[in-house]
Amino acid sequence: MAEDNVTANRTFLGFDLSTQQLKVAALNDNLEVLHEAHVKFDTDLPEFRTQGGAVIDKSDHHRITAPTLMWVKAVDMVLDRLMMAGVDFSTVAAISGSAQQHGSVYWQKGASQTLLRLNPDEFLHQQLAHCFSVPDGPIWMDGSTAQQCRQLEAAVGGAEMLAAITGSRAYERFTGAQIAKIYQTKPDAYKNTERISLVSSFLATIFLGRMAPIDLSDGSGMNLMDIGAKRWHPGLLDACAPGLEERLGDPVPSNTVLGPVSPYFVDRYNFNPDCRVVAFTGDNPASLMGMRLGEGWFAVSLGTSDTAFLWLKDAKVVPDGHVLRNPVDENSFMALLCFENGSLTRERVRNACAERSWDIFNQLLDSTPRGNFGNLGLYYDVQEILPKLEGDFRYNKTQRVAKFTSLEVEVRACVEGQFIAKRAYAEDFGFDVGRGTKILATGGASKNKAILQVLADVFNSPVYVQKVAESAMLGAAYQAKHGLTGENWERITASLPEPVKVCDPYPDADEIYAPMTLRYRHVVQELLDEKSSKLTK
Ligand code: ADP
Ligand code: XUL
Repeated sequence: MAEDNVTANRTFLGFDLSTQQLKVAALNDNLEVLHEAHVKFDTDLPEFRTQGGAVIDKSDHHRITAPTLMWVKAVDMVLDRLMMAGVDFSTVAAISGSAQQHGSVYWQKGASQTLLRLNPDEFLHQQLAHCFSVPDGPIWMDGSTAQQCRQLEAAVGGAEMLAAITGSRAYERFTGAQIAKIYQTKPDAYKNTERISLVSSFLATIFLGRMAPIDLSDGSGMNLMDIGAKRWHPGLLDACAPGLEERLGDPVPSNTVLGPVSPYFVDRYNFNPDCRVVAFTGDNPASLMGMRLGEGWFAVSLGTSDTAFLWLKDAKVVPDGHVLRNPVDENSFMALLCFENGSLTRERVRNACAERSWDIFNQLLDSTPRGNFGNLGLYYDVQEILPKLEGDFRYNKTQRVAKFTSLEVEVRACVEGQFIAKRAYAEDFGFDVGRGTKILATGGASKNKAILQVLADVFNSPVYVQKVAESAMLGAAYQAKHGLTGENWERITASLPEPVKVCDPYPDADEIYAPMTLRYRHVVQELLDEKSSKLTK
C-alpha cells in the first residue's frame, strides 16, 4: 500500500535544451504536465551575448558556437524557477532530457573529478567554470567544416559509403567533422580534453555527476557510428582525431538507466537519492517519442529550424536525408529531414511584411489563394541544408523576378515554399502523400492555424497537433518513465490524449500543389546547376 502511494505520487522530469532556451516539465505518473519552467538564453542570460542562443564568429568563417557555461548557468536558473513553481523534487522518480543535436561539449582533463566533488552551497556555473577545454562548443548551425566532411567521406570510400554506414552523407554540422576541426585547429585543447559529449549527454552528465554515455539515437547524428552494428566505426574515428574512442565512451540504447542523480541535486534541491537519470537524447528523436508517431504519419516540427521525421522499420538511405536509430525501439530506425531556415525566416518575412505581428501575417496569408497566383518563393537566410542554397529566390508564373507585386504574395510564397520543399523530400523517402496520410505538427509555429492550413493543403492531408506543443521535452519525460519502469512503450503512453485535428485540406489542394512540387524540383535543380557552374568558372 505504502509502495502504491509512492508510485502514485511519483513525478518525472523532462528537459529540452533547444537552441534558444532550456525548458523543463514535471509530469505525474499519468504523464500529465504539473509544472513547467524555462530560461531564454538571450534575455535571461544576456551576459553571454548570444543571438538566438548562438554566437557567430565572423573572423572564423562564420563559425557558430554556444558558450557551454551558459547552458550550465541555465540549469541553475531553471531548477530555481521550477522550485518557485511549486515542484517538490523529492517526488521525482526519474529524469531524462533532449537537446539540440550534433553540438559538442569538450570536458577538460580533471572535469570528472570536479563533477564528483560538487559543493551544494555553490552554483554549478561557479564550480564548472574551468571544466571546458573548448569554452564555446560548435552547435548544429555551424557550416564551417566542409574540408573535414570531405576527409570523412574519403576515409570510407565516398559519400554514398558514408551514408550506408552512418545513415547520412557527411554534413558540416554533424559532430564527426566538428571534432576533426577542433583537433586540427586547436590541437592543445583537444589534447587537454578528457571527454567529448553531445549536448544531450552533456546535460545528462550534469545530473548524473559523472560522464554520461551518448545514446544510440543522438549518436547516429555524428557521422561516426555504424548504425547497423550500433557502435563507433573505427575507420571514421581514426579519420577524425587520435584517441577519440576513449573520449566518446561506448554508446548505449536510448532508454538506458544511467544511475542515480548526483548528490549535488539531493543536497541542494532535495532530490530523492533513488531518483534515476535515464539517457538523454537528441531533440528530434525525443519529438518522435513525444508525438508517439506511428506509421502513415509525417511529423513536422516548426521550431527555430524546421524538421520532419517518420518511423522506419528498416534503414532506408535517401540522398540528403538522415537515418537515425529509433529512440523507442532499439531495432527500428527513424528518418529525419532538417531545414535550417524555419521560424527565423518566417519571422524575417513577418517583420518585413506584417509589422512584426503574427495576426497581420495571418491576415495576409488568408487573403491570398492556394497556389499564390502561380508565384513561388524560396527564402534562405542562411545556407539551407535541403537544398544547399542561400538567398531569396522569387518566381512569378513564368520567370524569376526581383520582387513580388504585394506583401501578401510575399507572405504566402514564404510559407508555401517551405512546405512544398518538405513535401518533395517526404516523397523521396517513400511517403505516399495524400493517400490516407496524416500530418502531425509541433514546435513554436504549430500554434498558428493559418500556417497549418497551408501545410494541410500542400500535403493534401489533415493536420493534427498534440494538445501540448513541446513534444521534445514531453518525449524526454515519457522516456524517463519508460527507462525507469522498463514497461512496454505503448502501455506507458496509452493514457495520453490522442492528437487533435486542426485542419483538413481543401478539395482542390492536390491539383494545385502536385504540379507546384514538380516546379519546385525543377527550380531547385536549375539553381543548383547555376551555383555549380559559377563555382567551376
Ligand atoms: P526551438 O527550436 O528553439 O525549440 P520553438 O519550437 O520554441 O523553438 O519555436 C520558436 C519559434 O516559434 C519562434 O522563433 C517563433 O518564430 C515561432 N512562433 C511562435 N509563435 C508563433 C506564431 N503564433 N506563429 C508563427 N510562429 C510562431
Ligand atoms: C537536426 C538538426 C536540428 C537540431 C536543432 O539534424 O540539426 O534539428 O537538432 O534542433
